[in-house]
Amino acid sequence: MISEHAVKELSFILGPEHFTTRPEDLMTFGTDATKLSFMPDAVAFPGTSEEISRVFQLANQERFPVIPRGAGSGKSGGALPVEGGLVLAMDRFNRILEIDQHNLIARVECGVITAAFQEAVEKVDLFYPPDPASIHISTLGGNVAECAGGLRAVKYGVTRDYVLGLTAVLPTGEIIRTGVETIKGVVGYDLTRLLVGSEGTLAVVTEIIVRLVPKPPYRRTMMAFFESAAAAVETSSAIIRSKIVPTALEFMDRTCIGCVDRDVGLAAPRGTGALLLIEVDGDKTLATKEAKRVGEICTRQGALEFRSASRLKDAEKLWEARRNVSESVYKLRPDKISEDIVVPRSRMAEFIGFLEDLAGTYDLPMAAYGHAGDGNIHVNILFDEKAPGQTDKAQQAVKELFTKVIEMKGTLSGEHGVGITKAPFIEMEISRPVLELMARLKKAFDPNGILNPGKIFPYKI
Ligand code: 2HG
Ligand code: ZN
Repeated sequence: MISEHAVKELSFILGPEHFTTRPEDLMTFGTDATKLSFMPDAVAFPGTSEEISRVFQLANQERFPVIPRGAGSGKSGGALPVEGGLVLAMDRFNRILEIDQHNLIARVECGVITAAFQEAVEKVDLFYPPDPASIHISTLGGNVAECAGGLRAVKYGVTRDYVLGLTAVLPTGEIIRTGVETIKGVVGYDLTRLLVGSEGTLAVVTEIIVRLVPKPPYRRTMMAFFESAAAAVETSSAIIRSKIVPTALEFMDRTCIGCVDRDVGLAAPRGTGALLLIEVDGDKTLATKEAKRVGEICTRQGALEFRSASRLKDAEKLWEARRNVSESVYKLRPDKISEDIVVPRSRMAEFIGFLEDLAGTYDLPMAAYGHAGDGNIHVNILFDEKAPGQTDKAQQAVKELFTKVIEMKGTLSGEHGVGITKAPFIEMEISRPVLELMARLKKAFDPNGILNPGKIFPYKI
């Protein structure tokens, strides 16, 4: 609870127009893409790092939680005010401050929408590769908090591979700068890398310096249809083995194809059980050669049909359909659990076989799709919370899924983070001493535990 005194102080620090406690305003700031919901006590729309610093000073005195929030597109509940408190909505930090074409870097505020930033840099023939499926909604600050990955990670890496430096407000109130504005820099501990992916639990990032690359002059999308999910992911492993590095190598199973088909009309050949959506980019001659190789591999692996270039005029529409799979599968059941496990890329077929058995055992639809090129598969377990026993079944299936992933030397989360949804499972992957070290780090940043409490750790710290 935030005291009456603190409410008055907050209104003074932020200005009454940038602060609210009205229940009807609070509702939307208590939920995110998990569709879970917790009511905050207040929402602030700070405009400067200095204001956030003053908010933290007050929060430490009064001991109320402060929860930073980008667009609320997170999939693990990182922005949810699970213990109430003050949500810091970072919407006003929405400026692209500089695109430096001499040094191929950009300075940008945390509230800028990822797609808007991508478009801005592409206008000057530069490229910001991280490409989470939520680009049209998510913010760069949110991407930094979760170390977002996305569709192009297979070739270009993830958010942390592009962040050179940060401006952040510590929960103890100091405004700090980490990292460098240069391509290299090794002075001191790499706090930038620690903050990227820290799920808004160590500091509130306000400004980001990213590295850019030249915009690839040419790209080609391809699509291959397969009889079975196993055949599709075996092909994905074969492409990786062939040492071609596609820009994107995405997989959709039969369930996803059914959902997407109604929106975009894939005209899949009869008997299709799965597909791969593939893109290569770069120099035209080289990319054309790679596309040809990809086609040969797909055919050799028994693709029912392979489509490329001219037969794929609607490539952008296809990519949009892919970005929307997460929403499309809600057609099947009103509720779902979204996972983002990763397994070694060479063992994808084994994993898919396991998943098919799992869906059979629990008799629930399980949509599998995602970043096959990274071994990062989104398992969406669909259920109806109102149907007796289904929630328990779905949760039991998650446990079995995670056990298998760890057994396969995989990881529980490739890009969505731990947040609250995976916190109960974190010890399946992270050993006690390592988790305790993480807890000590959290304490060093946030001795009073006011910043985004209840996340990542399975116990109170
Ligand atoms: C995607 O790749 C996103 O579409 C969301 O990471 C996945 O909701 C999901 O499971
Ligand atoms: Zn994804």
